[in-house]
Amino acid sequence: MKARVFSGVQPSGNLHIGNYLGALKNWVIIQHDYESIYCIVDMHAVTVYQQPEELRSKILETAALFLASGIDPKHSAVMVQSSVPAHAELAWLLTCVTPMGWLSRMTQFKAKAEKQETVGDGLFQYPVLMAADILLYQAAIVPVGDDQAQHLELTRDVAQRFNSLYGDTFVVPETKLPTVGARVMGLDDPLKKMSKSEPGAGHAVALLDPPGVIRKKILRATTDSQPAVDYSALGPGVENLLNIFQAFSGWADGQMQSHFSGMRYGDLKKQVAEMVISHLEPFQKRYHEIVSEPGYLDGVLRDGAARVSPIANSTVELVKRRMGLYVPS
Ligand code: ATP
Ligand code: LTN
Repeated sequence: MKARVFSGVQPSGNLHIGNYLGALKNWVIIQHDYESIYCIVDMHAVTVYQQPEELRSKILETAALFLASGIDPKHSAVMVQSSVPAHAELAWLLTCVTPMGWLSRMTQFKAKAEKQETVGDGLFQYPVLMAADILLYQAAIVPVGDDQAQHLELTRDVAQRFNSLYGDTFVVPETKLPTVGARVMGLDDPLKKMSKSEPGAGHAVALLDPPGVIRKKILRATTDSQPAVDYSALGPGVENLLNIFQAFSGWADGQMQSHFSGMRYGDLKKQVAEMVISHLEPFQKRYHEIVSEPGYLDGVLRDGAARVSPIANSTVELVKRRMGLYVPS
């Protein structure tokens, strides 16, 4: 039997090239080496307020973006978190073995809580729900971007704590980060991670941005006061543009250096923009084909949930037995 891979994206805004390079692209590459489950984590999205109509449409949009990236729904299960109730059930059981001190160290919680007027308890428990997503399927591998590494460490700690309290129950998962593109930075501020929830118009290239918009955003990206690329003293803005180019093109380090050394920033930006556009154009064409087929996405999501539910339910039953909860015979 193949080992399992699990990962998820929140349907909380417009997916951007950071989500693609940090997560989706790698999901596609490894999907056939594993039994793969890719999830739209809508219960994570509501840890901060989401406008209901918008959330509903973003869930389907996110599913279509998964498929447009090349996820094959015949092989990989594509599903929505809230349609498999076992995610919430296991999350509760895991909150009972997760020390609050571990959660209060989470840097994403601190950063997101700062931006809220009132902080829902769900935002604090967010990493426990994430641990439940992964442990529910006994996933061995979790491909994510760099910003999720701390949550994955917590997931491993929760699994190990549960295993030591109640006996071997969970597979302890490995984090899989991409070699290039694990942390794409904002175009307007290269010291900040590119993020769906940043408001600035020039911050992120969305996967569905038209070519003209992509060109404009990249040509306006923040660089530094140098005129041209100097590999011995790369500023963060230029380094980010080079990373984006390398992650899309797949070029080796040597090829990157000999091509871009000494290139003026204006020319670098033009080349990065054309590289991004050449990848996103066919991607967007597939996206529009997928969303124009009535009922297709609902079918994929229904099938995904039906395929994973037996695995999820049997893990919850095992966990209940291990903890001594009542399981009818
Ligand atoms: P939000 O701002 O709503 O928290 P986000 O843009 O951080 O959203 P997530 O849904 O949290 O996106 O992340 C989905 C996946 O994309 C995760 O695997 C995450 O690590 C990855 N990812 C997110 N932002 C980046 C980035 N800037 N560079 C590389 N990977 C990223
Ligand atoms: N918290 C993740 C999304 C997420 C996830 C998961 C990723 C929820 N559950 C399980 C991997 C595995 C994020 O990217 N913000």
